[in-house]
Amino acid sequence: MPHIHRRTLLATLAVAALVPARPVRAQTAGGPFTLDPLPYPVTQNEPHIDAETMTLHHDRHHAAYVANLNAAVAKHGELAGRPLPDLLAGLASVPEDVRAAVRNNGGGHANHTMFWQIMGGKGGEAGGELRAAIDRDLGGVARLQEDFNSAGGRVFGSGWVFVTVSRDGRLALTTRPNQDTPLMDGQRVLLGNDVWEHAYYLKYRNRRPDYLKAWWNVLDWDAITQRYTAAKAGTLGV
Ligand code: MN3
Repeated sequence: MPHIHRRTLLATLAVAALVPARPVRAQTAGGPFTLDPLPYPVTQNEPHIDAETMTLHHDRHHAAYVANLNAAVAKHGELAGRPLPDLLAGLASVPEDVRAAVRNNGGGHANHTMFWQIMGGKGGEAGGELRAAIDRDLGGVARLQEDFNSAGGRVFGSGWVFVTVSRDGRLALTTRPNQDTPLMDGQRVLLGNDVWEHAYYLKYRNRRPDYLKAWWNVLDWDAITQRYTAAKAGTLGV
């Protein structure tokens, strides 16, 4: 085999190794918290979110939050049995020596679990009751996208943009720094976008506004509608 062909083959194998065809369960150093596999192939959100970013983001970044959260709660047995929303809403009662670790890594686990769930779709718009709520509370889908993207652009450094949902189905736009989440204020999240550089830098480099705009193309509005229904039923977790 000519040298150049072998190099090409090796490069292809290297990419294949980095981007598995099927989701993998990453190492998260035992329980009680676990990293679910992605609910779709890592290529699902191409071309808007590239497979390499999906792989690194899920298998490395999210896995690290889960492993670090497990390490933090392992120091205090009473924390291990608490559901993640309760843990995040009650940070003041978490022992001080692990409070920052639970905040950062528990927030990271909750945020990313939501994030994978609401993507993998083909964009478009919500229908029915959720569409009516978007019209009523957020000025319609076009206005929501404009305001959401502007808010995401204004997050200084790393953070998230969210739409929260109340028990009576009211929606609101908000942002949080780092891995903070509205769950820490006892609220529930309908959807959210990750504006940490690790979410977009490989493909979009420093162009966060382009990433924010493209992200709407991969939303799964069926999954988001299920979250809306669950929120109103009081059964929505992270
Ligand atoms: Mn992230």
